[in-house]
Amino acid sequence: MAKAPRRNGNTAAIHDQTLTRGDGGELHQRAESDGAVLTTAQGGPVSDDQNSLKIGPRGPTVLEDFHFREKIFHFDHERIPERVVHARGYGAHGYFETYDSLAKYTRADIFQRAREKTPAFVRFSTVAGSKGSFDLARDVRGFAVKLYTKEGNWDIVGNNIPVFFIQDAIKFPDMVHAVKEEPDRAFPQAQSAHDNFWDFISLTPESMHMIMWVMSDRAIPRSFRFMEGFGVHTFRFLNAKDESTFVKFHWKPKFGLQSVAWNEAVKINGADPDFHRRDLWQAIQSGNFPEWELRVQLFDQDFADSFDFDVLDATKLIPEEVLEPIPVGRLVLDRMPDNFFAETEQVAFMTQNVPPGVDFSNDPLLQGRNFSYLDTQLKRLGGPNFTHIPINAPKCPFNHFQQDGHMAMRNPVGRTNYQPNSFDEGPRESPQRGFRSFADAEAGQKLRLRAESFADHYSQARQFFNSQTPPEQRHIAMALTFELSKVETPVIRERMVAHLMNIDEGLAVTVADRLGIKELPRPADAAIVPRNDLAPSPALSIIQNGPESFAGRKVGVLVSAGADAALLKRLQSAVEKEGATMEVVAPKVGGVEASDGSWIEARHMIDGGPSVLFDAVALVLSDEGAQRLTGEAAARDFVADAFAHCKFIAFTAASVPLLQKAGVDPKADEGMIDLTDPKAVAGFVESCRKLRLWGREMAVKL
Ligand code: HDE
Repeated sequence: MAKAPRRNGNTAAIHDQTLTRGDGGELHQRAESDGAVLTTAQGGPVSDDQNSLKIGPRGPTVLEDFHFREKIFHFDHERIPERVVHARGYGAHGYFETYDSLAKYTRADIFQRAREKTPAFVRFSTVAGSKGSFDLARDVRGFAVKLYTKEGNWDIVGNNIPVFFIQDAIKFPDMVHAVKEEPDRAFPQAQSAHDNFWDFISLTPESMHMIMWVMSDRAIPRSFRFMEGFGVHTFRFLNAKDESTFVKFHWKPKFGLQSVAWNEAVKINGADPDFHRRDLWQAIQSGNFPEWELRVQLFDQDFADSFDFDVLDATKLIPEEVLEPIPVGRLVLDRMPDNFFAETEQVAFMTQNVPPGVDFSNDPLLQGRNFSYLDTQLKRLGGPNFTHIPINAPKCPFNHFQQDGHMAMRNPVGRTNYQPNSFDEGPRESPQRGFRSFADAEAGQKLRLRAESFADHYSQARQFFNSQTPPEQRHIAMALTFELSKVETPVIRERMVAHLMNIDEGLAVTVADRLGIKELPRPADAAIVPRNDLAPSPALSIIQNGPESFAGRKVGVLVSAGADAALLKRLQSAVEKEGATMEVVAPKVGGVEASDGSWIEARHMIDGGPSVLFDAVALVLSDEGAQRLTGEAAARDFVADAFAHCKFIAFTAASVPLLQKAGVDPKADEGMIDLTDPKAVAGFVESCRKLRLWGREMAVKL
C-alpha cells in the first residue's frame, strides 16, 4: 500500500478508508509499518480508536476515557458561525500580475514595477443563502480578492454587480433581514422571491438601479469564471506626493460574460447544487486557469464635480463609455485550497485592508463597511488573533506590539512590548513608508442626513434597462414577473409596478399584465424626475460582451450503444481544439460499445447528466438507441430542455426520432445542426461560439 500522505511534518496522517475496520487490527499493522501512529491532540499514541473504554463488554463507558472525550469534544466544536451574508462561497489561490508602473497615480508597492507578481486569494459567493444553499440562486455574487502585497494585505471586497441596494450602511441590517428567510417560518432559503424582500425594496426607491441588475441575467451567472467583478465604491489612489486620484475597480473575465436562463438555473439547482463550485474546481484542476483583467476608472475632482451623479453614491456607476477603464494587471487563479475550512471558510476579508497609496472615499456605505468587516471577524473567528491564521496572515514582514488574546500563535520575544521605549527595541512608525490618509478638508454640521446629490433613483435604472438587448430585456421582465408572483400581498406587487413606471413604461405594462394587475398604478413619486437623456451603455449588457469563443465551455454528448465512434472522435477533437471540453452521457454510467466495437466511457447516466449542465449538446445515437430512448423521460427532457434553453444541438440522422418525440423540430432553426455532412462538426463548434441562440426564445415561450 502507498504511504499515507503527511502534511508539513505533522504527525496527523490521512489514512486510507479501508483502515476503519471494526477491530482496528489492520490499522495497527499498517500505521506502525508506515511510522504514522494515530495520536490524541496532545500527541499521545492511541491503541484503539474503534471502541470506547467500558466496564465489561456490555457495560457503561467510563469518564476516564480521555481519548473518547477529546474526540467527541472536538467534534462538537467543529462549526464556526457562518457569514451573516455571503455564507456560501468558494475560493481559490492565484496571483495578480501588474502590467506597468502606476507610480504616477499611486505609491502602492504592488503597482510600482511591471510584471510584479503578488499572491492572491479569491472567494466567490452568493449573498442571501446559508452555507449549504445551492449555487444558482438568483442573487448578487461576491467577488472578494485578497492581495498579499509587500506592504500588507489589500482586500478588494467586491461584487459581480457594480452598484448596491442602499446608499447608507445604516440600512444594511434591514436590507439583509428582508432578503433572508422570513424569521417566523425560516423560509424561503436563498431566494429573494418573497414578501419581505419586495416589501423592503418597494419602500426603498434607491434600490431600483440594483434591482434592474438583480433581475437581469447577471444574477444567474453560468460560472464564476464568466462574470465581472467590481469594487463598487469610489476609492482613492495617492501618489508619492500624496496627490489624490479617484479610482473605481473593474475585473473583466478573460473568457467573456455568460449567464444561464432562469428555467435552467432552477433545474441546475436540482441536478447539481454545487454547479459553480464544481466548475471552478474542474477548471483549475485541469489547468484551464480562470483569469480576469483589472481595469481602473481614474478621475479627478473636476470630473467628479461635473459627472451626472455623485461619485460617493454606491447606487450609481460611471458608464465605461463615459470613462474608459484602463487595464492595469491580471488575476490568475491556479490553485485550489488544500483544505476548504482552513482557507475558504476562515478567510477574513476586510474593506479597511488597504496598502499605502490606496485610500477611501466618503461613500457612506464604504465608511460603514470599514467598521463591519473587522467586527464580524471577531464573532466568526472567535478572537482578535485571526490574522495568525495562515490564510489571513500577511506574506510580508510585520511587526507590532499587539499581544496575547485567544489562540495567540505568534508571540513577541524580548522585554519591550511598548513604544516609545528607552532600549531602542522593536519596530517604529515610518512617516515615509507608512499609510497616510488623504488630507481632505472636511467641515459641516453634525446631522443625520442623505445628500441631495443622492436623490435620483431611477435614471440609471432606466439607462441599464435601455442598454440591454431585447432578449435581456425580456429576461428582466420575466424575472420581475416570477419574483413578484411569489409575493402574496397584492399592494407590494402594485407598488413595484409603480416604480417600474418610472424606469420603463413598457416594462411596467408587461409585468403588470403578466401579474394580472387590472389597473396600471400611477408612477411612484420621484424626488427627481427620471432622466431620458442618458445614452445606452453597451458595456452593461452580457450578450454584447460575449466571448465570441466556446473556450472554457462544455458540450454534453448523448450516446447509445452502436454510436458512431469516428464521429465522436471528430467531435471531441474539434471541441478540444476550441479550448472546450466534452462529457459523454449514456444510458449507463459504465459506458456503451460503439459502432466499431470500441468502448466509450461515460461521465454521466442520463438522469445524472441533464442538458442543463452543458453549454451545448450533441446526440450521437444509433437507430436502435434512439428508438429506445424515445421511451425515457430523462432522454426526452435532455433534448427538450436543451432546445428550450436556446442551446445549439448537433444530431445524427438516427437521433431524429428522439428529437421528434421530445417535440423538437430537427429543422427548427440554425441552432439545430445535422451531423450527416462531415463538415458539420466544425460548423457546430463555430456556432457554439455564440453560446445561445436567443432568437429561438420567442418560439419556445419558456
Ligand atoms: Fe459586505 N459584508 N457589507 N458588501 N460583503 C460581509 O463580512 C457589509 C457590501 C461583500 O467572501 C460580512 O466577513 C455592510 C457591498 C462580500 O468572505 C459583513 C455593508 C459589497 C462579502 C459585511 C456591506 C459587499 C461580504 C459578512 C453595507 C460589494 C463576502 C462576513 C455597508 C462591494 C466576503 C464578512 C467573503 C461580507 C458587511 C455591503 C461585498 C457582515 C455593513 C456594497 C463579497 O461584515
